[in-house]
Amino acid sequence: MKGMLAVVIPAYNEEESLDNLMMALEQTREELDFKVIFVDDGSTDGTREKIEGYMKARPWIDVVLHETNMGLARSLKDGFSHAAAQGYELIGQMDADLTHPPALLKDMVKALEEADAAVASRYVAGGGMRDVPGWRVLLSRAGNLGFRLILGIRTRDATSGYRIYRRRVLESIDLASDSFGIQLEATVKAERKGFTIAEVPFVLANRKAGRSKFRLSYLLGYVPLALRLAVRRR
Ligand SMILES: Nc1nc2c(ncn2[C@@H]2O[C@H](COP(=O)(O)OP(=O)(O)OP(=O)(O)O)[C@@H](O)[C@H]2O)c(=O)[nH]1
Ligand SMILES: [Mg+2]
Repeated sequence: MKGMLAVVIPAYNEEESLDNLMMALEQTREELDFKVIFVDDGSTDGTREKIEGYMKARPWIDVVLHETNMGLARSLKDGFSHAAAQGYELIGQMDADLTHPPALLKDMVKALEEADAAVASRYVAGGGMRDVPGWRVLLSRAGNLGFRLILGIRTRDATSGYRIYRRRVLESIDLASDSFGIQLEATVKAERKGFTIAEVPFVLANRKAGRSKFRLSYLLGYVPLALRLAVRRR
């Protein structure tokens, strides 16, 4: 699988997490070859400078720069297009706050031997959450259960932001979301096209550095999205 995987890492004001993330990425790269495509989304801290510094000695790092903040969904889509244009067969995404352990990429790539996408999942045996505030655990659990029932999907962790797709999956689904709902939208659309999604157990830890970009108001965006997807289910 050498040279096939590119991982998109959206980063908005994540300077405090990046050094530790780089160490973890380098450690995993000793066993698995992959490219990293950061998307610096108009960060106002030192994120961009840090990434440009890492790139000097590391040809396996690339960056897509947004002059202003365009949001998570747009950043992911731009990162995916960048990876696809470079011919990567496996295109992944990982958060920049080191809540998604890079070592798990090895298990996810393995799972792709028999699936079209691999999702790091909190809701299969061996998965879970550690130190995550109770209200977020509850919202995530309830949301995922509800989406599964209403939308008729099999994937138990449809909102996980740590995943890898075969390129053809991304090329055959159109993503309209402009916020965190993009994970759910991609999951539902991929399943409806008949693609198989493997879930790899994963324990999500709370972020240790930097500030959360998650806003309660983002949850409102899930309502019209779930309704649109539910109507199209028929
Ligand atoms: N490019 C880009 N990335 C973003 C934006 N908002 C969030 N992100 C990134 O998306 C990832 C997820 O954001 P987080 O703030 O960690 O959201 P979360 O994981 O739901 O919540 P916490 O981990 O508790 O903060 C991180 O890597 C962020 O840097 C954005 O507007 N643009
Ligand atoms: Mg996070």
